[in-house]
Amino acid sequence: MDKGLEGPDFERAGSNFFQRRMLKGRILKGRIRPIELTKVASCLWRYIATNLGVAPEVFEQQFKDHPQGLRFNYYPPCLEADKVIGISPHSDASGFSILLQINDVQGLQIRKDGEWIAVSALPNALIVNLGDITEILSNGIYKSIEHRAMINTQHPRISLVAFHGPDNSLMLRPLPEVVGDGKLNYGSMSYQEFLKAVFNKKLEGKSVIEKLKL
Ligand SMILES: O=C(O)CCC(=O)C(=O)O
Repeated sequence: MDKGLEGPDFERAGSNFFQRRMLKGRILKGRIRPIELTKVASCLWRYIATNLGVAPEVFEQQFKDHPQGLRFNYYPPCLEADKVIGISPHSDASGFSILLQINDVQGLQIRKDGEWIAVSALPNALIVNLGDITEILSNGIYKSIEHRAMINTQHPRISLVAFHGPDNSLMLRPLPEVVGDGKLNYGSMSYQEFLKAVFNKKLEGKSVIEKLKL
């Protein structure tokens, strides 16, 4: 796809077959649920449950009806890109987030062992960023990924993120099935309180989930 998206071309990005399919939704409880993303999410929860040795439906229950928040990010180019940042380092307050670098302009970076690593912009590739909720439920076996977005000197960049959150009434705490007789690594907090704590702070790495660690 053309990397130089501007003005009306920006709108044309939404006519890409893949994005239309990804966003095609159905209305559930008054909200639009993208069908294809829900299928991907369902499949990922089953793999995560299997890896943790818990029943496949455990995560499906915590994330029942698959609530999703969708965000389009538009990053204009900047000649002094090294002096600005697109989105500050943070981890997502979701179970996981599915991200598409829409116009194939690289910008996403993840933090691994203290180093920032660029995630390649492969055409139509979905990137899954594990979120804080999965870290808590899995008692830290899965870690949420700290990430940020950088700006390009030449091209505008567009990304689409679908945040897959739990049921609104969820009490966040490590799943007893995962902890077993082992050490509990995180305290409890309602999902609503957790979201409040996230939105009341500026984006600052994994600062909110760090406070829940025991
Ligand atoms: O644009 C990106 O690649 C990252 C977006 C992001 O982290 C977010 O919207 O929370």
